[in-house]
Amino acid sequence: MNILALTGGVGGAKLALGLKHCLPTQQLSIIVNTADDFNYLGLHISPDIDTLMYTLSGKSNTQQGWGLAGETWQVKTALEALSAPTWFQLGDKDIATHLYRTHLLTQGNNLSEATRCLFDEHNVANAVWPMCNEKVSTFVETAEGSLAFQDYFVAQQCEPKISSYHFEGIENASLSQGVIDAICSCDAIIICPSNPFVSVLPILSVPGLKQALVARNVPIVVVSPIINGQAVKGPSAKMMQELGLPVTNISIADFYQDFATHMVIDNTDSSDKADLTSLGLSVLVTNTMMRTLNDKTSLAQQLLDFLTLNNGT
Ligand code: FO1
Repeated sequence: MNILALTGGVGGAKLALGLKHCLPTQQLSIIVNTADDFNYLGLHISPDIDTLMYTLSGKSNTQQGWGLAGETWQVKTALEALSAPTWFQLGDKDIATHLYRTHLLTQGNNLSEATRCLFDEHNVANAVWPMCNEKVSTFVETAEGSLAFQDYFVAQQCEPKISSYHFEGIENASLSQGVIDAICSCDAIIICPSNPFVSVLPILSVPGLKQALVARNVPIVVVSPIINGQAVKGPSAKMMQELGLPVTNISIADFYQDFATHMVIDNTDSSDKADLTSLGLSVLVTNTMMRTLNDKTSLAQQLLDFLTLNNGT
């Protein structure tokens, strides 16, 4: 069964690692959010691509969720001595990734080509596609004005209250050949437990992408990022509250309602199953908290079994 996973950074990458362990390499393709990408000190940073790359290659800082394990910070210290910006922390080894990506892009490669090159160097052979090759940038509208995503997320620690968000440049984004091929060859689509608003929605907003997924007429499984009325990590729950949505699996199902066919929720939220089923979803209730590698592979395997049973494949 060919699986196509859509993911943002930390939470989604954990499930992607589980799927990588459960599937032959050719059977897992991944489309990644790149609307968090930005230019910092002249470097092209792709946070979600890098979080996925470090996670799939077993090199991530699992405590932090982003960046590399065993980092050193000499460049950051030197930047501080120059009174240069250091609010976005780049470790010494991580800087090599951004330097090389920026170099590859400057040499005329597109983001898909630069990403392939970096994943190859990290020995991750799965097909991984940026959601598009064009520049798209998430902005959040807050009480303090419109903020670029990393300014909101990292510099301001998600503190400003948000009222909406938008993806600048999305109208000029297009489906890359890699994305088209991944969609055309998939037998099921998994929406990883990433932030629906600022990690998954940018992917679905690439013109033509959502329509291409729906046209496949294959199961579309949402793994809820909500556990027991809270987001596991990141600002999903806070964003939902500020956008006037209850922090529940029902809100997540509503968000994907014209699209999803299956949903996976945590044991702690088992009482939501009846309501979700009445919305027409096939529901799997299991442990969705992914602390250990065993949690990740176990969730991934249950998901694949759930799809097989529900799809007759
Ligand atoms: N997240 C932080 O909270 N603080 C940081 O200083 C930070 C640096 C960073 C550097 C490289 C990278 O690839 C990711 C980094 N992240 C950092 C994570 C990242 O900004 C967010 O997790 C995502 O954008 C949200 O998906």
